[in-house]
Amino acid sequence: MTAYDPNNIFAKIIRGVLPCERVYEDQHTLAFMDIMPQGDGHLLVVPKSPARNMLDVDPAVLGPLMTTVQKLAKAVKSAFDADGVTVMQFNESAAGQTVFHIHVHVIPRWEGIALLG
Ligand code: DGP
Repeated sequence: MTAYDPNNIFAKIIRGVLPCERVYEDQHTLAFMDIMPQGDGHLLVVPKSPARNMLDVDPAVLGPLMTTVQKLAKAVKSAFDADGVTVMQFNESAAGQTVFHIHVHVIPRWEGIALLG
């Protein structure tokens, strides 16, 4: 497992070094809009503590992380009047991970409308 890089983009967003369109924050987690959205309302949820991905994260971090994911999945479904919500998460480049701070995608979905790209 490659070591966690404290200068990855999401670590910088968490530290406030890089800007983001923040939609939610609590003691353990932060959520912000994805800069390359695959659909309207596509947001990302991250834990504030460092972890590369699901393969190395402390299990104790997952409770607060998924609690925020659930809260925001419900919120975007309602706010965007969506029919459903995709929740997805990638681990290592072979699986599609491009930013190496664990994050969960939350994307509102509508019947008959595919995700972009
Ligand atoms: P992935 O690692 O494949 O799960 O996707 C990373 C996502 O992060 C991708 O959808 C684009 C998004 N992203 C990359 N750089 C930035 C950034 O600087 N700001 C924000 N808000 N999102 C970013």
